Amino acid sequence: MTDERPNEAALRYRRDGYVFPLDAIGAARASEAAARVERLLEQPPADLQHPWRIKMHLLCDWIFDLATDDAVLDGVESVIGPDILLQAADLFCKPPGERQHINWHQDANYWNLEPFEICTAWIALTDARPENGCMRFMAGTHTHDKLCHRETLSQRSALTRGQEIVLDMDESLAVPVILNAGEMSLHHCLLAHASGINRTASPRIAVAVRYLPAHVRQTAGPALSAIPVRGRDTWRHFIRDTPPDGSFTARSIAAHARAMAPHAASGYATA
Ligand SMILES: O=C(O)CCC(=O)C(=O)O
Repeated sequence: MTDERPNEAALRYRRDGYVFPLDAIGAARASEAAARVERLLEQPPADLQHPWRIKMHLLCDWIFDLATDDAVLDGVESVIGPDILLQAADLFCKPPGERQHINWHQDANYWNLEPFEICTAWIALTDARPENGCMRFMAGTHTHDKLCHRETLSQRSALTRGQEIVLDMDESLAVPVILNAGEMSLHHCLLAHASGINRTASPRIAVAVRYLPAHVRQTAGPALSAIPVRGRDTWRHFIRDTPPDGSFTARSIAAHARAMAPHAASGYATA
């Protein structure tokens, strides 16, 4: 970016901890990717050592391409600056009839970072609405530190360990993150967010992509890894992941396993 003045998206992100809707990959690419995801869900890859929905950008080139799309990175750059590392692209699916929800949590709960500046681009592959369990944001909560979470380990939660913030959230203040397929929201890792059950007859599908400004460092925990995707990484604070050479190839499966193995003991809650 040549213009140093914060733009509208950056101002809203700084004030509220999120910004949406932003144009991302377009409706046609979203629907093509959603169809691929549905085929994978019908016939999940066999014999993988680690969950394929986490850090899926290392397994599938078409997910990597979405996460490095210029429009997506332009949006991310507008809020975290020009030097960007791709840390993870995680798949969040809510099939019809499955009663899973996502408890109120901060993404920062998973990682020990200094400063806490990881940003998630939640790319909608299908429309996201209150009735199919879209996310809900609690504006301004990113100005708090890390809040205390408990691990419910509930099967009704789609989070790795059913983590939830111990404070009661005033649901009447929650902002529904309504997106059309192909659009995205951006949220700060300290923002409290949740999502409900899919009560429709169609799946709700999204890819949540985590980006780090390259100056951030990890202060504790099993080593995180990432791939520089824009600007410079002169800091080299993170181990480098290997971009995929196809979809579920032997090489991409090995690269995924290398990145995921250190996080297996924590149930991938820090992946
Ligand atoms: O997809 C959802 O409903 C929640 C996703 C989420 O919690 C996240 O991207 O951090």
